[in-house]
Amino acid sequence: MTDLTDQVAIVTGASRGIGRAIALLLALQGARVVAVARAAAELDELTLKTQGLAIPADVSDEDDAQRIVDETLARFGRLDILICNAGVGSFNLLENFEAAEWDRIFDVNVKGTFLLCKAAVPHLKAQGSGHIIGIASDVSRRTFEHGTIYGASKYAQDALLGSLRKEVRPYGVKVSTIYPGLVDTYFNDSKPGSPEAERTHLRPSDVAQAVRYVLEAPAHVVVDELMIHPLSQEW
Ligand code: NJP
Repeated sequence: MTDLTDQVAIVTGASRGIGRAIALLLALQGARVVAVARAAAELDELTLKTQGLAIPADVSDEDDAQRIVDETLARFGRLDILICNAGVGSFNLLENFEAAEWDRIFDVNVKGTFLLCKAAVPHLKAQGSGHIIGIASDVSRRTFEHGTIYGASKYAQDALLGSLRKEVRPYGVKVSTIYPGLVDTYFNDSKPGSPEAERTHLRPSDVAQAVRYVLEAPAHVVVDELMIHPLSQEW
């Protein structure tokens, strides 16, 4: 098993939802967590709990992405884990979407994943180890009405990670993709915590446990892909 103690982990989208649960669980395993999101106040509250580093930043901005990796290396001297979790989405008929919504969703879900990986990969390759995890979606693997832009972004993110997996494997760097079904978070202005969601949705901590499982695989094992659903959800 891979011990996460003192491993340095960047978690994007850590201010709430799945990213926050991942940050808390990794900190509990002894990892040094670098929490990234745009909302500085929520990150500060989190880092009080994780005793890690907060970096308010926009993952879709190239300078911010580089700064996240640079500040992590400056503070901890190494980087072991990158969790590309930050994501946004909205749902509508294709003809009702403004073109700007395409840019917003692709900028975070696809370009954000690209920019963070681009900044981190040279260090991981030089180090000869590291683990990148992308939080994709089961809609990286299926289409649905009202999901044209979000679904396309998640297919694109999945393809990016799949290609990267092949590029970095020879350097000892792992890339894993996790595909959750419905998760009870603030996604698309949802309000988590309803009694109904207990049955219909995964909890953010369920996805965090999947991340932990993937990261703790022995050094010679890589979990390439992991799909996880609430039992009640057909997909
Ligand atoms: O959503 P939410 P989730 N730069 O809204 C951050 C995928 N997923 O936890 O920047 C940096 O509670 C935002 O912080 P802030 C989904 O596609 C979900 O559900 O301050 N950070 C917040 O911390 C996504 O990839 C479901 O607004 C940015 C976080 O992202 C991942 O799970 C199902 C940012 C979003 O927290 C986490 O989403 C599924 C930026 N530009 C896949 N923009 C589901 N919930 O059902 C946003 O299959 N963030």
